Amino acid sequence: GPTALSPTAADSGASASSSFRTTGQYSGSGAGADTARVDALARALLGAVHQVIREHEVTYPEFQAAKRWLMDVGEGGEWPLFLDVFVEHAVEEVAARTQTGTVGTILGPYYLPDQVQLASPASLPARPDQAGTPLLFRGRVTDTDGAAVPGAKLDIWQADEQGYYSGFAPGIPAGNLRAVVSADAEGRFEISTIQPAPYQVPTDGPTGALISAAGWHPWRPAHLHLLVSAPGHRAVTTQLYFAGGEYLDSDVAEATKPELILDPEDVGDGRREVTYDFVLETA
Ligand code: MBD
Ligand code: FE
Repeated sequence: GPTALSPTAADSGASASSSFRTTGQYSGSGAGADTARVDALARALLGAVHQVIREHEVTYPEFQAAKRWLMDVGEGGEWPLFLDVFVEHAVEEVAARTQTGTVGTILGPYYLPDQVQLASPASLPARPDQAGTPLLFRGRVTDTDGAAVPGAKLDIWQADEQGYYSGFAPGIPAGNLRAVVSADAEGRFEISTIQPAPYQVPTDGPTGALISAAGWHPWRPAHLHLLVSAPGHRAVTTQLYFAGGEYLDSDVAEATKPELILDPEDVGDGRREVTYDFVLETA
């Protein structure tokens, strides 16, 4: 069976499916689309599929293989994983057209709400024997005029030093490397954590099967996830990456942006420190 060293698709991709149903990203009321919008989007999407079939002269065996694969993604609970890896970046790109402040990127499938609330300076919950390079991450949350934002919170989640997320990979304590950190009255925060490892899409499920059948690689560069919010301001969903890290230029999820790359400084004892400031626009 699965071990902490080899989370399976069923353990992580499929857990993302049950998480999505229960954690409020989907309200159940739909997007409020009217008939004309549904008609336009469904027609365009199906038209794009038909166009691919004509242009590439898709055969019956290929059509039936695609049908089988789509069934496997659903039955394996991997739609949230697949869609967040391969589609979410385009949705985020459209949303970003009307946003100012700190640049956002995709949420991904591994957010969990209601994590432990800590006041800055804070240490993310970690195992007593937590491995990994210690990282001190600090900065300030301001508005677009540079004024401190009172009541700022940083909801932070990340993979561990092996690239696995608590709540999705087996053998990791609940809430590990996840917290909601309150900034101080000047919007300053200081968070002690570890450097995450790159993330690998599970290779044993249908998403991994497509990646390997197409000869792609299944990796995301190492990253910290953040959801930075404050009363009266638009919350920013983003990720921070690491200069010089593997896969920075070939993220399978196409979610890196140059504004989001940290370059931590070595401060001795194998510890690293970095500063990153967030800017929130008025809601
Ligand atoms: C991740 O950790 C992630 O951040 C995204 C976007 C998709 C899959 C796994
Ligand atoms: Fe991630």
